Amino acid sequence: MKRTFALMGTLLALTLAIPAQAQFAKPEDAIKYRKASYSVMAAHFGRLGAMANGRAPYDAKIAAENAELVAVMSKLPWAAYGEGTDKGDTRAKPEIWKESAKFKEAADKMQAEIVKLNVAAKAGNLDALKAAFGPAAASCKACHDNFRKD
Ligand code: ASC
Repeated sequence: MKRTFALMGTLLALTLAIPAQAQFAKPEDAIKYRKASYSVMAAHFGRLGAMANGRAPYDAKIAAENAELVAVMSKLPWAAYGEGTDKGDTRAKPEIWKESAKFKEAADKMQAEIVKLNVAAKAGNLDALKAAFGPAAASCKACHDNFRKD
């Protein structure tokens, strides 16, 4: 049991350390990585949206699991906007690098809303999930509007 907890601690520490340590051999690998992280995030965010909007039956356990995954994924893309990743198979706008403080602010805002969404999902009631979902979706959209080509 003790060893299980120790292992869980190690895995958690690794999960938290991954974004900062993500290394990419080529810019296109970084682009693929950040797109993949957004795709996985969107898949799980979409499941929460379906529940929040009444398109899927509310299930507290499924909501909590999906919100946890969204929270983990929300930490990942940021390490993948390095040098040379402004060109290639990407819809990223030049403003990401030209207005990097503004981009970071939007990224931080999204992660903060996702933390709230995760707390709400773990509270186990649909009203809390509904209340947190809208602002979280708006924080995704704000970044798309300013920093992503259509
Ligand atoms: C989603 C999804 C996004 C956001 C955004 C909210 O479900 O994939 O990127 O919500 O569309 O406006």
